[in-house]
Amino acid sequence: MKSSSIFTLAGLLTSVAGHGYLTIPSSRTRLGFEGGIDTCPECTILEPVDAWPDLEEAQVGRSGPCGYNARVSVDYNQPGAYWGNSVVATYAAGDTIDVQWCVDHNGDHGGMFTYGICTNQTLVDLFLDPNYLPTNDEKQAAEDCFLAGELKCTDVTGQTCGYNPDCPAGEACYRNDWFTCNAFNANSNRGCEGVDGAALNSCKTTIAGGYTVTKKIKIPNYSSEHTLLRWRWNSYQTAQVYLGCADIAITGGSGSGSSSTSTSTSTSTTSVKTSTTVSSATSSATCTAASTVAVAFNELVTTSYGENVYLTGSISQLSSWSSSSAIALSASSYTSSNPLWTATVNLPAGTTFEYKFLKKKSDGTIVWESDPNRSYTVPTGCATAATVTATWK
Ligand SMILES: [Cu+2]
Repeated sequence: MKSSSIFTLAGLLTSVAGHGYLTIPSSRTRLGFEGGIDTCPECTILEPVDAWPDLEEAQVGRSGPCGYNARVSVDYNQPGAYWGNSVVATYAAGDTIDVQWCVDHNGDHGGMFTYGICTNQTLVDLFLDPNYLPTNDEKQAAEDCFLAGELKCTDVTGQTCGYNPDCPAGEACYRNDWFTCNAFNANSNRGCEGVDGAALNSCKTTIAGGYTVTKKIKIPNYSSEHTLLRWRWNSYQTAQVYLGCADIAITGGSGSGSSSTSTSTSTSTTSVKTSTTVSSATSSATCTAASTVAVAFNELVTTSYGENVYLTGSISQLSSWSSSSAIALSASSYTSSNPLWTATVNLPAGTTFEYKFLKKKSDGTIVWESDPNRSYTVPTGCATAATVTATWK
């Protein structure tokens, strides 16, 4: 009985494995994969969210417009060693170009996808600074800007723009400005794989091999020496959204996006960082001290089906030692070889506290970690995120 329960959990996890990522132009995720940093580029997932039928409802949270890969704890919203520091492609305003993403054989969840360019350069610049990780509010403001700057399927002359066969007329998903995958349950040419109908391994994924998904977009009348093309795929089958971005330049447009002029065409109310852009004369990084830090608690703990992991501690943000209102961890990255449970909590910088992880079984039984309590001090400084890694004791 126990082993069948474990199989049920394994089956559940397998059914949400698979997925996809932007490949042309080379996304930050692809570059992370090619640089050896990311062992599962198609696993850059925002979940669980309401991905369907309202394609724009899901808030992007930590994932931001460029994606966060929880499997490898990589945040693509900040330039890293292998991505984000230079452009991968230069396009001319008004050009029609081919763009492509790659869907895994085991994770073709169907649905719809879109591309976007945000013409608020001030906002985009937050994602181009290797010394700065945008806050969740800034990530959402940028994603709102990308949605406002959607590159519509219908903008490309001669391109066929259909409605998703899984979306009834009248639903929020009934739109042909986004790009659509084929019917999820079709016998042939199904899902996103069916868009190109390409051979298995026509693009690279790490789980079961990939299929290309190619469309055309029209580059808007805009100029920027360095901006981002954002790709977003809303899954039909799962409560997941996939996000990724590529660093590009656009020439010849009339709307200027050069960093020095910082033309702001958006009404976005993001809290833009101030001091990092004030002066480049001093090479020592200046930054705004973070008042709040998003602390990711990563706990390695093997659980059986029906067991969940929680976190509580000595401060109110951690429910003040209450087991009933403890913070739930997510098993979205859990595998048998890497039994990872995670939760991210915003905590005031400099706070020192004690905490513990606990397991709750489906019958309500609670199992606490052994003594002594764990303790932690939230870092002070520029970083707006920190990670605590622990193993059940
Ligand atoms: Cu998936």
